[in-house]
Amino acid sequence: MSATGKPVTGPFEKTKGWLDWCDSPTKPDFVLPPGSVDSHCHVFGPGAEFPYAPERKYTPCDAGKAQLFALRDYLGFARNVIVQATCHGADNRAMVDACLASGDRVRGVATVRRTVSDDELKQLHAGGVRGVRFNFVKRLVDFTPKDELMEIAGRIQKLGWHVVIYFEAVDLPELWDFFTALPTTVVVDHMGRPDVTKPVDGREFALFLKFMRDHSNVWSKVSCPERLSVAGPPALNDERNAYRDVVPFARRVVEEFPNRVLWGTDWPHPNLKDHMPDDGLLVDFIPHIATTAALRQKLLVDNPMRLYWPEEKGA
Ligand code: 0GY
Repeated sequence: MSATGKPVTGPFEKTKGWLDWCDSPTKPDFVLPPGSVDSHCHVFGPGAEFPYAPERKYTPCDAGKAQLFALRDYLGFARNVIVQATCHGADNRAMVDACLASGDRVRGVATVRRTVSDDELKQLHAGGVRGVRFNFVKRLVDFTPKDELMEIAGRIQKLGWHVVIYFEAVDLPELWDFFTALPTTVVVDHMGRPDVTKPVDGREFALFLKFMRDHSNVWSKVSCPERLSVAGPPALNDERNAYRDVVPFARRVVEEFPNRVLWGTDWPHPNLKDHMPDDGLLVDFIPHIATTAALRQKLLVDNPMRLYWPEEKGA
């Protein structure tokens, strides 16, 4: 049985402690601007149709496109960007299948190896892919040589794609030279995972802000307060003020770099073991970090449209 009491279906067992996503999210109080994009979410399987990668570090419960699209409509988003999750390795079929089924309302970020052919890259592009993800979080992936990643970055640059990077704040100094040599737009997942017990004006987060300040090609997702918060799950009597310890970090990034920020739910929230967030409450977090209508329009509509649907008029 899952954390929410419903049976876990499919041939794959959940990793011990991995929670099922919240199947009865709150209707958010915050009304998203028309055309809002959920710029960071995943699809998992279903495993019987799209098997999980043998090299995966966790086995999720199935969370397919139909459930994602239902959540999109319920929360009030118009579009999604599906980021390839590590449990699918470099097999992008589940993600591309969701893109193709979406009527051009989904873009994808893929994982590829250096063995990917030019034809395969073209097919991914036709399927809706506009970026690749380089993951440096050691609990999620095995090491990939940087020369392989740089070679991939050079190839996908020609398609007009960008690179999404996922890393922990403590690793930024070591990765700095590689990141700053990337030739494309670079999108950082979850603000580089700051340690929110440290001061927002402290040395560690200052390095991240410098990374963005000194490199105008660097963008950030101001997502995943539920992953970064140490305050833990929202108290029942305080749920609409959830994850407050993350607010100063995300607000700082939104206010200093309003034209280079994105936001996403991170549904179905892989690897969360302490609590499973209510996606409606995550949406209600947005006005705390983007405090004006103008900032929210950029964060939720203008920026993702410029990056993922630049061909659309007015984007
Ligand atoms: C996230 C975060 C995580 C996992 C993945 O691809 C993944 O497996 O992204 C994580 O465990 O921190 O962005 O969804």
